[in-house]
Amino acid sequence: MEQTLVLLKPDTVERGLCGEILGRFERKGLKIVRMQMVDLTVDVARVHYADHVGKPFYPELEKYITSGSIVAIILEGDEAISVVRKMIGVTNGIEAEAGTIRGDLAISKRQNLVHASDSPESAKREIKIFFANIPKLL
Ligand code: FUP
Repeated sequence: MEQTLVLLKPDTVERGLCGEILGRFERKGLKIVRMQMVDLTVDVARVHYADHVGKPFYPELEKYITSGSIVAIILEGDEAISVVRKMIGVTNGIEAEAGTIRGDLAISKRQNLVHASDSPESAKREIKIFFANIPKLL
């Protein structure tokens, strides 16, 4: 069994798509282990997106991810990390394949509804940010 961190980003909450997206994960057979709604601070956004801080698109990404509430979720299942990455599709909703969450529901590179860990190392690091260190970081 593997665990992965998923974030339902502000556009998911704003557009009322939490149920649609969570439903897809549940129907796939992934188990919701933990879940909470949070308002990211700029500091936590910088920790979560540490690899992207300094890139040209980062300021807009930070503005977006801190623009409204998000839902942080730990999903568990066999090979959950790669299964969830396949289900969300490539970063840009315009290019994402039909049948994926971004391919079906997003038409933007930035406002692409979901984040999901891309490796076991990222999953471990990101789960800690949202479900262990939250009182310290928020
Ligand atoms: P992903 O793993 O598909 O969520 O995408 P990345 O980790 O490469 O990027 C993280 C987030 O930065 C994306 F979800 C959207 C945003 N981004 C941009 O806004 N512009 C870019 O050119 C690349 C990424």
